[in-house]
Amino acid sequence: MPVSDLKTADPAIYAALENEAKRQNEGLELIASENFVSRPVLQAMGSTLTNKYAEGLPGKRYYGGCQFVDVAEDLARDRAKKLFKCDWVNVQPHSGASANAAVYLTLMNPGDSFLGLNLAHGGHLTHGSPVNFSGILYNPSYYGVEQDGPLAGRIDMDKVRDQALALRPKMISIGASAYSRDFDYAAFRAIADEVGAFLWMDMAHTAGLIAAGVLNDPLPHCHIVSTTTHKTLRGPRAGMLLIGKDGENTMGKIAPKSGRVKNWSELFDSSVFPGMQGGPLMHVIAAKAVAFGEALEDSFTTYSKQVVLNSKATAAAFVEKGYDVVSGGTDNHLALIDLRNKGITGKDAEIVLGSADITVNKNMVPYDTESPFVTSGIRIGSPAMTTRGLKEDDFRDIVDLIDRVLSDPQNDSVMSDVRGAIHEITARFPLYDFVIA
Ligand code: DSN
Repeated sequence: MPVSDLKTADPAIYAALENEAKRQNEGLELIASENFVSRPVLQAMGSTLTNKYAEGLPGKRYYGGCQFVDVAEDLARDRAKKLFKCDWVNVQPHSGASANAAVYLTLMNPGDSFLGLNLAHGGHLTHGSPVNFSGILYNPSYYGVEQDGPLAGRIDMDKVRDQALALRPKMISIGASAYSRDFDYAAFRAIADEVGAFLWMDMAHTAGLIAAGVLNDPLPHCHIVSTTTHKTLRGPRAGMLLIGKDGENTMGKIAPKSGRVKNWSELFDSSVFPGMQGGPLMHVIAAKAVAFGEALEDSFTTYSKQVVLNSKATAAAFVEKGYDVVSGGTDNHLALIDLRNKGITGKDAEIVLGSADITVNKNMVPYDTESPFVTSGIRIGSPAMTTRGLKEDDFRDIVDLIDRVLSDPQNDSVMSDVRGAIHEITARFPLYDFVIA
């Protein structure tokens, strides 16, 4: 066996891990799609389950020796079903993009048309971007958010209906990576039924808030729901597919594209494996089980409520300081700030805030005139710092600090003051006291 301790065996990698742990501990993490997992989740991910091949499903594998990884996958599935009050899940997708690919593989033929939220209005690459498989193999059209008027920054469902009636798509997708408002799933379902389309929700960003009952629940309305498990759900980096109670029967009204298996859940199972993936990552599936167990605790509901309170406080504080918050506020874990009235691009804001140890990402805003590499906005998320224990007042202080940097981006002494203030905040809310779990 090689040397058994990472620090000794591979000092270069250990140093990278040590530096990243320090960055996470000392900095302010405001990327809306990131979170901090618990030590038990990290321990499951760093376990010997990584060694095991387990193609197939629990009890029906293509390899021997799966009796213990079966326990982990059964626990992950049972806990996910309890958490999302549903009858079927597949916990094997390696990522949200893999889960989404399995949705397309199950429901669509190459060239079929579908309607999804425009990436430039907060959608996601896998919802039909021309540079992604979803836009290369299939035929997307996009709905967006309003530019002005009472629904500025929000989706106008009458327009979605008009587009769906004109297009008659095979599928309508919901879900976003930079949309701060909740979705009206019943209205989407009524449109999907009217045009005979499948309805798919990608709840990657909001899964934790949905599990906690803080946002509307897509499962009773959508034919299929996909998610990642590492954002508001606070699990390992991975994906999952879910069908709501009775969803199987509702889907039965539209014939599957292939008669190779009996029902919809089996079709989705076989799209994940062997359709999209080979062996599932059993160490990650064990970590999903741990995270879903944590999310079933009352403390996760308290956490999720606080995520939204913190996000609302952040958006309101930006508005108070004269920033243009897209749609005027937020219902969820993120706020999208349009910086055009502040004379700084998203790219420059990301860089200058990064120098003060505040991590955000540049983001397109609706009707942006800058390229995706520059952008006019930044996206601010509350999940990670809420995990550390920050409350509304702390987030208001953070907005003050962000404003100080963005108002005087060339001023090194402001930068250094703000960096010091950030380190004081993070020292008050300790995170990891280890490098390797
Ligand atoms: N890349 C993720 C995000 O930051 O929103 C979505 O997949």
